[in-house]
Amino acid sequence: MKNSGGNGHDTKRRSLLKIGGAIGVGSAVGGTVLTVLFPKKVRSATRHHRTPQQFDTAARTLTKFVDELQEPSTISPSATLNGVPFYDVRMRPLQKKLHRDLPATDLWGYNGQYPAPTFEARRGRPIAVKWENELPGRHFLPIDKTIHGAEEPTPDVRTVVHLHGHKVMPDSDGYPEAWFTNGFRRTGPFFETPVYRYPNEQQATTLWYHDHALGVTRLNVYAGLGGGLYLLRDDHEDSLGLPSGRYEIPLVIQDRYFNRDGSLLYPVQAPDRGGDPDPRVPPVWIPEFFGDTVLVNGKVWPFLEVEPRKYRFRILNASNARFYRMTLQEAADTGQRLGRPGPVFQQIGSDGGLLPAPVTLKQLLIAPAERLDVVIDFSGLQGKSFLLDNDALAPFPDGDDVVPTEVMLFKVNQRLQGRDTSRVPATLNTVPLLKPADAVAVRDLVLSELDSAPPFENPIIALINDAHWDDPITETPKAGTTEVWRIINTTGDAHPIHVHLVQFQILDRRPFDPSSEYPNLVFSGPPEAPAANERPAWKDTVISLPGTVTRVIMRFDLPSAARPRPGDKFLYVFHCHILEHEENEMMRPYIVRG
Ligand SMILES: [Cu+2]
Repeated sequence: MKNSGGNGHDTKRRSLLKIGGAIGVGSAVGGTVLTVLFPKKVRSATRHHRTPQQFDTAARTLTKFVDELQEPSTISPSATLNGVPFYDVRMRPLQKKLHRDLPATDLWGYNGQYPAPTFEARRGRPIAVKWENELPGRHFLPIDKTIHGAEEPTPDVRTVVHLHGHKVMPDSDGYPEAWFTNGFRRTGPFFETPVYRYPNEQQATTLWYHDHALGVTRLNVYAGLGGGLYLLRDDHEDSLGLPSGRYEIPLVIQDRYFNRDGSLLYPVQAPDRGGDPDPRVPPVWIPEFFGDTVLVNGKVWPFLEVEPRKYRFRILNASNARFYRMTLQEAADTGQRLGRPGPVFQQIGSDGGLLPAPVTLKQLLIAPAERLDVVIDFSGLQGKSFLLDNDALAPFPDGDDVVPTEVMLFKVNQRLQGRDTSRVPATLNTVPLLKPADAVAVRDLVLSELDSAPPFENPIIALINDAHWDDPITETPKAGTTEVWRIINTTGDAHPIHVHLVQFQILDRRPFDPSSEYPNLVFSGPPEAPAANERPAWKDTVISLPGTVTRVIMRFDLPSAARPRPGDKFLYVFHCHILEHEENEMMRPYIVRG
């Protein structure tokens, strides 16, 4: 079935029954600005720990940079299905040592692996994947049954897989309510098929897959069901001569808390919440997870031994909530900083493909779900070591939660294995700019957070346009048309906003006076151009800064299999990629109309 939002599902879910009323909004938008009629003030800058502080974790007992970076394994097809490679992926429990001095950790992994295995895909060659759940019936992390989608009698352990950034049909997109349990014994109201089809019609880029089950995404990803890379390649990229083979290495970054017995610690809200009488404060859910330990490719604070030459790194931030702002610092083998900067980064690719030209950066900023495709040239640096150093506050950009400042260590101590013939060409790609004049609609998405009354101010919920996940669908762009979405952040923190199906372009960011109220915002400065690595670039996740209107432009092209006709509805979602926010209502369904 090509149409996940079609008639076959209207009886399955409350919100779909409400779609009829919402379509009117979508069809009335031609060229007009859709304002949202409620006042919004920027949240006060009050700071308090979003992750309850932990005082007895394993982090201080772990020596940094004693474990070698490992690369995820590459997954192979097991058969052919209707002429395309068929992969069978089973989610299973596993135990693994993640640091020399840490007992083995209980995890859940795709094919029982952590880090998750990497897919190698080619443009123009579709594949099929059967995602199977072979997990136990009980979750080992704390479920909050007051969170939407996690209420009784929903099964605790349910999964659904989203391939982030892929242009895919709704039935293969991993809709949050298309979940399934072990053996498909129970399935969510939107479950359609156990076999997903990935058309691979878009340009070469770094995609990734992770769990997306409504109400437990943050816990499933934390347990290990996230951070899998899906490297889509094409002939153009191959022709560039970029570093490849063993000189092309994924770096999947996640933060965690560990107990001293090696088990994962995912904190819960303080039981009495400081005496907060507001029953709307969720009892278990925490507003953001920030851990004191950083893992790269599933190892705690690893090191990588490199040759004095160029390397290509596919960097993914697969953390629940943490942003990283990273530099390279010359360091001793212990990681101790020597006070000298390391080599620069040459960013060559973004979420949705190669940049037009390399961008030289001393610092990399990466929000949850973003990808940075970078080259580091270690030529002439034989014998030196470099720390990948993080200074992003949490919550970003100016919170006061725990910040692990070390990520990993590069040691340039390997002998050069032959001349480095790889290149970083001055021209990498063509990225035609989408024009705002072509947009048929401008939509406003107002991000807000609701806190309980002072003096408690415990976070209750995060919202987009004051709407809940189950409210009528209001975003209904027409297939093939271009729209501008203005993301208006009235909260005190940055949010990485992700739109399924599309790769978009960032137009600009404009600060507004935090004392002004939406829809009568008073701008406090001119529009600011995106960073050099953000435009021209294809993006599927954009950092929405506090007190800022971020404009993105996108064209709602469906996969070729869609062949949209009038009346067809194609169901997708957009959301904040801070998993704790996405899970507590900062996520909305949307429909592409035929
Ligand atoms: Cu958010």
